[in-house]
Amino acid sequence: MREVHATVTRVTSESLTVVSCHASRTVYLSIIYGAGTDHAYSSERAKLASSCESGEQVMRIRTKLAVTAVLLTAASMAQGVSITFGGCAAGDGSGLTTCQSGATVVNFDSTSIGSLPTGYANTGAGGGAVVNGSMPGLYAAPGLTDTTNYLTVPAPGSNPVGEVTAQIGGSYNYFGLYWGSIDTYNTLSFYSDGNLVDEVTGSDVIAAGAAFGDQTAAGSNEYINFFFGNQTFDTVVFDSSNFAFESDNHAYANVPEPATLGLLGLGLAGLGLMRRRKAS
Ligand SMILES: [Ca+2]
Ligand SMILES: [Ca+2]
Repeated sequence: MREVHATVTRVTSESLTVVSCHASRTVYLSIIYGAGTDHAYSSERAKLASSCESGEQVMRIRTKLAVTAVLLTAASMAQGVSITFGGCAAGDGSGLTTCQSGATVVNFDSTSIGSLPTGYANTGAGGGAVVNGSMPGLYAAPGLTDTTNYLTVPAPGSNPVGEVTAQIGGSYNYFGLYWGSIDTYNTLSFYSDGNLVDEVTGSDVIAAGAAFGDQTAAGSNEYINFFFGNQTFDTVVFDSSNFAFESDNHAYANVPEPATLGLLGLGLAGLGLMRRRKAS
């Protein structure tokens, strides 16, 4: 049986989405640039996965404009965050955790219910809290299958707006989390020395391929990886303007750029080559 991996990388600052997958030694790449409906992203992802399975060679560029836009954004991409989906099975009953070896993982399991772990603080309105299980209308365990403690923002029984700030010490270029029932109104912000590095909303993640707000669908309860390349952050802020932003197995690390970024570079090099040939 052929092994197929599909990855969606989104460079948020320029709305560039790269859908890629590889089967055996063949790499498939599809680039979507600019505004796209959730349906467009998911249908592109599905088409690519099916192409991988059938062994068809794929290099799709959505529009002519996309080629120019991709070339123009090549320089700024190094500064953007790239988002990939996928984690590794956690052995503790939580579900998914990071695949990055050597990462510092905060699993909330030794934190008392209603409290926050070391390095995490309530910084706005209803704050947040470590919980276990589910409470209708307030919080739902990621995938409804995470049996361990996890973080929810806002804290139950409080103002339905909350914020938690995490500073676990050190600077990192990778963050991962098992994000449960991803909602459009959840926001992750990354800071370095008090300056905003990047902000990613639930809408961004949904646009990059996740499903919306479902408490059990795999597509809506995913391990999500944020890669910042040469940029680092020292603070992560979790905001939610309603119930709730649930997450577990926060992972912090310094890692090399993921393979998908190298793949993106290859695609860009290919486009540049095509362009030069046409011009000559
Ligand atoms: Ca946990
Ligand atoms: Ca949620």
